[in-house]
Amino acid sequence: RRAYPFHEIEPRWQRFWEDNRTFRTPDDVDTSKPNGAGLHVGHPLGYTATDILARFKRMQGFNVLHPMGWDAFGLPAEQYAIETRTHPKLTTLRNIDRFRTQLKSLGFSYDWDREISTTEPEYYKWTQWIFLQLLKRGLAYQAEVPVNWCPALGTVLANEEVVDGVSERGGHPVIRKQPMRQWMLRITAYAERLLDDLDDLDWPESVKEMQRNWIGRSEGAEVEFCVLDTDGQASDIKITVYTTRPDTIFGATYLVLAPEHSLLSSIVSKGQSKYVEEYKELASRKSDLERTELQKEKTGVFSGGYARNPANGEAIPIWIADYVLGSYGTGAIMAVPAHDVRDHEFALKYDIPIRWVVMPDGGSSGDSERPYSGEGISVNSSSPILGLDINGLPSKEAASKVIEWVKKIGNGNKKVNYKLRDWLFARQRYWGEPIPVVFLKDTGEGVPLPESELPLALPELDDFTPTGTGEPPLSKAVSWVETTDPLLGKPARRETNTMPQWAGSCWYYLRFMDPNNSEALVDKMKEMYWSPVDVYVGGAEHAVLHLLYSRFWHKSGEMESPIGKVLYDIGVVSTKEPFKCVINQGIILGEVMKSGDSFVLKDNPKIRLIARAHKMSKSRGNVVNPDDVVFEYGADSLRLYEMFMGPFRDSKAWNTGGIEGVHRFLGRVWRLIVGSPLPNGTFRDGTVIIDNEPLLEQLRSLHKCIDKVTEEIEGTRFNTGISAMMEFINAAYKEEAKEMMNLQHYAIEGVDNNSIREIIFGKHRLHTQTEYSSLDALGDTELMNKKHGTLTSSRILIILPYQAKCFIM
Ligand code: ANZ
Repeated sequence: RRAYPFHEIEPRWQRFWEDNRTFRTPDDVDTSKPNGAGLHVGHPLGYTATDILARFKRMQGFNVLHPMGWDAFGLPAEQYAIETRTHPKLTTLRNIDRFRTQLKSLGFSYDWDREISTTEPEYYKWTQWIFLQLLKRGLAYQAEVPVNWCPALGTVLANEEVVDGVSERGGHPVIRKQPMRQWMLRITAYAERLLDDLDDLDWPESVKEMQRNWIGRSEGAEVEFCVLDTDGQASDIKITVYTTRPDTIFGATYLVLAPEHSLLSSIVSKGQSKYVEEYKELASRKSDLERTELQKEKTGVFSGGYARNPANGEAIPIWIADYVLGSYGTGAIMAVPAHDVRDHEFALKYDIPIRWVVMPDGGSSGDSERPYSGEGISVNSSSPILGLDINGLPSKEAASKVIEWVKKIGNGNKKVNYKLRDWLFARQRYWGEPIPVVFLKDTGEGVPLPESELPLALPELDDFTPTGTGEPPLSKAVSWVETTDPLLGKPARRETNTMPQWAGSCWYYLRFMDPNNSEALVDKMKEMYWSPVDVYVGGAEHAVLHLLYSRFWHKSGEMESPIGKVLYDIGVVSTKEPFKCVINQGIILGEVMKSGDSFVLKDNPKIRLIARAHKMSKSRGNVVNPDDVVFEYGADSLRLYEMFMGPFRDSKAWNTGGIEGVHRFLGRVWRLIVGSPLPNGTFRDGTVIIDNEPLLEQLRSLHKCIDKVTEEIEGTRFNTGISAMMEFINAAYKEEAKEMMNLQHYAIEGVDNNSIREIIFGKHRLHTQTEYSSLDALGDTELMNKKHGTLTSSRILIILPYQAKCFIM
């Protein structure tokens, strides 16, 4: 039995592909073909999947765009450079070279002529250009805002980058720091669109749900409460609260203002102002998370002031407490302790009255120990003099009636709020795109660079480490920082903050369509042809980061509003959404083995596991290096194994033993097709018989297999597609075994060796036809031929229904 010579086959074909630029997607594609495309930088699991789709669509006659590029600005690359004490430019180039070699050895069918790197000036010129468009349209702005400061990383972070109080990268603690001047992007202007358009996307439901929750739409009302002066008379000061439960207004026994509320100074009484100041100082050091955590004990301070509840005319105290956030709603709430958990805890602590105004349907009177926050029937909610009575109404109806009433008396209105905050877009780090703005020395005014001065290159800096003070490292590049205003030539300083790591990946899918264009970000015709990305394969971890940010940049073009259109308006994008279909691959988990009562990582038994399955990661030392697998079993074995491990979207544990199985299978395939039908692969005269005609029965199972595999690839069920191929190979071998007996029979008859081949071929066909061509079988074959194409000798020519495009990332 001949061994399957993958060491010879794979490099030979990889060289062939490279020499012949087999996977090049020509720029002048026949645009009468519809397309199919998707791009992403992940590991071999996702890469193999997009590669299968790309090859499959190419074989079906689509123009396929299947590119690869490097998104290497930002924290991960810079942290790596700091750890290895090497300049990030060097480490980035080195890593890219290594990745490229690895990817090539895996035989992926990328069009390498379209390779891009977000860290190259030719690329980030356009990232900076988009920033200037955002700036021009008021979608980028500067603000003094309290920030998420990560001392270990020496930079501020966006809300999306802080997960449970630690940095998304590296898991370092993040604290709240007092207002710093920052660049912000107005993603909130798109909250509604980002939410609504999710409905039409063919994305994993879990990712859509994460985006929905992050955007956090809530429907309620804004209601004004009039502040009372010291005589108990209505003053001119009004506090507007945001509530999602207007039906509970009769139960509002106090108001709470956030410590940063702008009206504080005009409400706080002389006697209380000292305590209020102290409290504000304490609260300013806490993060939003610390402030709103349900388990944390509620704290607050009385303002000394009172307001009038508009529903019943009662004077209620105004408190200041940090469980109300200044950045959400109006920064003020009407507190209803009987029906809100936080308000309840607070009221008990500070001895504020608790009034029940909602009864659970069919329930009895409330107990003061526990709040009831569900819906029910309104009680104790009538004030005939003021003309409002909602007693007996179910919560929803009661809420609508209250909203109608406050509207009528000019005291409030329906209101939709979003949790989404503007995107903090500046980092106090070196390794990122410079922000193309200078500040005049005399006035401090910011002036955007003219587009003709782009790219603004990142200056060389030997000491690129974060300063830790909030002063960006770029300020050390003195000769770069000190400059003149491009318009008037006045002395100016460059912006020294850089863009966050997500900037470059917000739009890379556009650049893949036209990577070498020096006149425009992407040619309009090319964009119209290739957009949107048809299939995008990636992990779920960027659900509210990359996948939300790039939707925003893409859409920032579409809005019909004074703050304008960006990418769309200037003719850059023609579609509503960048990625039509997103597929999350499952995570590959490290190989584990049992040790005593628990499980340990096979490659690092010192590490005990709580769960049976563990994500592969460098820090856990359970990473299997693809190079080793390729060396030992070949790239096809690795690819096949990853696709065969289980459903593509599920997480699954690595098992090196499993590769043996698929490797043996590939050997069988090779021997069936390339190897000889006779032992040793030769006849007595040494002639090797290759590529003989398939038997009719083999063709029947082949067509069944093609049918099944087509269906499975389209459904991204690669594992079951592979099973179908295994079944086919088994069936084909069975027929082959029968045939072998016939061949041997001829050999025994003593036919001349030289004519054997001919006779075999001839007999072969004859034989199978006499043996198997019942009318039924023939009819079947013809049907199959019609469905899949025409047979020409032993090859199959697939006739396509139409020609189309496909962009796969
Ligand atoms: C009265 C009330 C009664 C409330 C009740 C809830 C239950 P969403 O939008 O779903 O998060 N709230 C409003 N602004 C706030 C802020 N800046 N910081 C903290 N809490 C705030 O919920 C909005 C509800 O959260 C609002 O409705 C308000 O409390 C509180 F039985 O008003 B509610």
